[in-house]
Amino acid sequence: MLTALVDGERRETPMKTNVARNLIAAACAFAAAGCITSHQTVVQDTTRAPVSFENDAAARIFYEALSKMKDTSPRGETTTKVEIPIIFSHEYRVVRGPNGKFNEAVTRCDANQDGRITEAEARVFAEEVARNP
Ligand SMILES: [Ca+2]
Repeated sequence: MLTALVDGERRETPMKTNVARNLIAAACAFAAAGCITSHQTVVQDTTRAPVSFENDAAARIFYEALSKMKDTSPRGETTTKVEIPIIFSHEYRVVRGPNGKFNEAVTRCDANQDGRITEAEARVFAEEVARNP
């Protein structure tokens, strides 16, 4: 044991206090440096279905109904997180884009599936969305 009695008090030797001081300094430096953190978000989307409109009114009615339509496509996001407490943290998120909703609307609207939305199809689609968004 490297302790000494000085004036009746027990004191630690300089070597032991230096080790403790170095440990505290290392812990403070580590805490001050913070951890390495990275966040990455990727938007993953399908391609839009090719579609044309009979006229401007058909397009307007379709897009108005689309904006009121509830999104039922799988919109879940995937999050992957790798973490070593205090030292390292990495988060990777995959978010689905809006084209799934658009493609679903085209499928519902284009009754004869010819890739061209007529004004009559758009009106039927708008009424259907109003009843069942
Ligand atoms: Ca059509």
